[in-house]
Amino acid sequence: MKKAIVLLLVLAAMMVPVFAQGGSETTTLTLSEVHAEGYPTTLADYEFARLVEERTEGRIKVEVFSGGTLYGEETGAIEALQIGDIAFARVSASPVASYVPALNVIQLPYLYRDGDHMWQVLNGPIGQDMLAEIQSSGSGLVGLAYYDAGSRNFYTKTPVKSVEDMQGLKIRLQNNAMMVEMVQLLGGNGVTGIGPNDVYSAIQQGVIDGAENNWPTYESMGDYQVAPYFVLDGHTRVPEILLASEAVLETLDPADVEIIKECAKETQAYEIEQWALREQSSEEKVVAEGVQVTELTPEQIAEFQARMTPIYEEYGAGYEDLIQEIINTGL
Ligand code: BDP
Repeated sequence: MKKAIVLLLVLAAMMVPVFAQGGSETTTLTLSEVHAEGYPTTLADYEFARLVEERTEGRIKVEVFSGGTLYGEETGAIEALQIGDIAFARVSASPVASYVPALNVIQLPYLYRDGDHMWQVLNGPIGQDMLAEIQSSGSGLVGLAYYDAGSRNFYTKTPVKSVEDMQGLKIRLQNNAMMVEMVQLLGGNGVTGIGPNDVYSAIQQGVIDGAENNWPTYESMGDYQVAPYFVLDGHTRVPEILLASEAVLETLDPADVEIIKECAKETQAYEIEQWALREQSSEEKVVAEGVQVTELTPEQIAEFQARMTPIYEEYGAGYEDLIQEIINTGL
């Protein structure tokens, strides 16, 4: 008994310097997320936070602010990362391309055959080089991991059954000039500057005629109640990205930065799993509530796709070989 106590005291004495050296203080880092609690990306944010706290033995805590409470527009979160105001943001790759233009190449309209194709590209050398490019471009941002966001489709107050039906429609888009051009080429008008949590009221008030997104966002934001026509044109697959602030990472112990990077990568599989579940349940829910889904024939989709040539010429300039490599991936 006595021996055990002595042993404990010795062990305790040995641990003191460890705590002193490592710093017993906890650094709390902020993560911004536009989606609500329970959404696949938000679940992944919490999983990231859990892993970071566990692996850094409590030296670093990540506090998740969901529902766009910090930044309703992802552009705001990205700029806050650049100046080191927040440490992390889970955002879509679409607005990031306004700061790292090369990222447009992995989200060109009608680029991927399906989700598997996109994942082969993103988790292969092309996608990983792009993720590294976020930092090496000097943006002040660090790309930690890609998450799934399925495919994006138009949804409107009036049915869209062909490219002609897009004529004159005001469509809310993410903050990305390439996407604005995409809608223009389809005959509509792209509207930016509306955060995803404000799309519902913008449709309701008639500021816009519709928007575009995946099943889970369409369902979770309630947009299906005011724009009940969903056309499966699948114009883009835009991955989500977990971003870090380079300025904030520089203030941390490099070993902890490595842990953070590792934890982010590990959450990818978890998010993809959660994504698949939610994609299906969201689709089922909105269809049960009366959403009219229009499926297009391959010929009709080809009409949408044919209009994209100027985008490939403009945004693909200098990346012709890379785009070909993406198209050939998995064939
Ligand atoms: C959702 C993305 C979210 C974007 C939103 C949007 O998950 O990051 O902010 O689209 O359209 O699919 O703004």
